[in-house]
Amino acid sequence: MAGKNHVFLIATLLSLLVSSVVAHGGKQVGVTYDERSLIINGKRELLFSGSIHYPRSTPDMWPELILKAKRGGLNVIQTYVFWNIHEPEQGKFNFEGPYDLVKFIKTIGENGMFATLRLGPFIQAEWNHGGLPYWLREIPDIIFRSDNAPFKHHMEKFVTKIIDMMKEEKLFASQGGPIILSQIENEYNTVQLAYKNLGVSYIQWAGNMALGLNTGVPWVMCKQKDAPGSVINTCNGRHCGDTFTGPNKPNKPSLWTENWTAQFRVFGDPPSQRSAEDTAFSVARWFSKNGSLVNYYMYHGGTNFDRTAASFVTTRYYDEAPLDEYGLQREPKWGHLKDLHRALNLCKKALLWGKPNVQKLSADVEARFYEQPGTKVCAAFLASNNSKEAETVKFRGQEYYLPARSISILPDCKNVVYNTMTVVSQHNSRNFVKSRKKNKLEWNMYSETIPAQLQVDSSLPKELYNLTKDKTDYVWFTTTINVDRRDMNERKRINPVLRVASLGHAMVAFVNGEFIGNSSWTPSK
Ligand SMILES: *[C@@H]1O[C@H](CO)[C@@H](O)[C@H](O)[C@H]1NC(C)=O
Ligand SMILES: *[C@@H]1O[C@H](CO)[C@@H](O)[C@H](O)[C@H]1NC(C)=O
Ligand SMILES: *[C@@H]1O[C@H](CO)[C@@H](O)[C@H](O)[C@H]1NC(C)=O
Ligand SMILES: *[C@@H]1O[C@H](CO)[C@@H](O)[C@H](O)[C@H]1NC(C)=O
Ligand SMILES: CC(=O)N[C@H]1CO[C@H](CO)[C@@H](O)[C@@H]1O
Repeated sequence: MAGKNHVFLIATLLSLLVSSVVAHGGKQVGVTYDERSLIINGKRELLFSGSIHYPRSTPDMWPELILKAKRGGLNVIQTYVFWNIHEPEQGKFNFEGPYDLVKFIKTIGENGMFATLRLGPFIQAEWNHGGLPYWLREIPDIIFRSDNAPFKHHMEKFVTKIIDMMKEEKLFASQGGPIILSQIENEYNTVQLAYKNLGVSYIQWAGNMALGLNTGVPWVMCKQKDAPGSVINTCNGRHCGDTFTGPNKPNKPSLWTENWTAQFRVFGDPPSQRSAEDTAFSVARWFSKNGSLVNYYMYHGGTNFDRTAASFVTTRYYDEAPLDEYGLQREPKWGHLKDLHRALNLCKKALLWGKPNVQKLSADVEARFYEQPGTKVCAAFLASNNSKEAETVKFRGQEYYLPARSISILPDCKNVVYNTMTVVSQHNSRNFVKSRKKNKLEWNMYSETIPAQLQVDSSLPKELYNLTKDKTDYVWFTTTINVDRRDMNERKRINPVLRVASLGHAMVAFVNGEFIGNSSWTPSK
């Protein structure tokens, strides 16, 4: 018996290490997880999350955006942390205005919602330089996102700073705050091979460094099969219900950290469409197959202000999301997903505490249901893969009509409350009309100062980025070619041609002060 107690004690200590749940006035506070879901303040939870990035809107917009997300049935807001806006110059920090991360997280908390903090610090996000500050390039011997001492030093310093800021404001769920999850790195599996062994050891280092920060809430790595220790590997994609290979340990839950509600656009792209029906299908599928958290990327895309967008990415970001660039509801996307969240919440008990089963109903239709043996708790998903036509199938003695490629949700295993193809929410369209207040609006023009001191003489072309230090997109390249006047006049050997191998975004060319032509980059299709 003594031996058994000993084993129990060690197991308890281990789970405390995974993530600490502390008692606050007798109430359990904090976040852990098991194979089924995150466990928040002692309870399993179904989590419906949406990405809203604080620098892509203004602080005035935050309360309304968050409230609309809540009304849409979300209980989590997810954001990246954008290093290069917070530390544009080494050691000089900016957390003001739209960069006020603490205020954003607090606003989420004030609305009774949870938050997920994706620290990266490489974040991609169609953001300039993937969020890494320019000055990092000038650190001697640095190799980004690798087992490289200078990179690890600066990454750890920044990540620790942000975590400390959050702790000071008591923003982690373990302190009674809204943050239930943090992310380190970002989709590293997509580049890992290029780093060979240094990639493998870097990921282990990153995971362990993050765990060592003792936030009291779990860490995730998205698209990272070998997420170390208690770090949860999560899925990003459009159809994680059918593509995710599962958590890398049996005690980790299935979490979907990026589900694209549309696609970001580069200049020249047509509007990107992903239907409400298709999104609903993949989310219902995910929850029918052990999923317990989904995150819409983006729920509100917003605007890429100033020079924050990555190359060629438009200022309008995920305008086709459930909340458009201005925060207006896009229907039926917003409403159809709201209805889906309500249907899934009706299944909560069965989903989180029931036993999963699967039953084939026809060649293309299967039932996935969750039951608590010995009780009436039962919820079913009837899923049709038949993309051509509707089918009528029999489940537990009753007939069900299923539109082509759709999922019906039955929170009591009897009555259909939702079908992914059956949209009952209203449609809307956005129009632009002239404002009657227009005369009262004050317009300001901003002209970018073209740096004058960038004079560099070189016999070879220079890398533009290195010259401008990412402060402007404009550079004049000047060169002198001596052409013998007599040769030109006699049209003999020389017929000068100006050839430029790359246009970057755009180029304007002058010879002897005279405009001779211009051209710009066009997206390759
Ligand atoms: C869901 O989890 C159960 C164990 O709890 C497992 O047996 C089953 O294979 C899982 N289903 C899927 C689709 O991953
Ligand atoms: C539909 O077909 C795909 C590809 O064969 C498969 O991965 C998926 O599990 C099927 N889904 C359903 C609902 O049967
Ligand atoms: C960038 O500039 C630095 C000096 O500031 C120089 O050492 C380095 O070689 C340059 N890199 C490129 C790619 O031009
Ligand atoms: C090129 O120059 C013409 C004439 O000045 C102008 O109308 C046009 O907008 C310019 N195009 C680009 C891509 O700069
Ligand atoms: C693999 C992949 O395409 N990942 C993308 C997922 O979507 C986000 C946001 O659009 C991008 O940042 C990733 O590159």
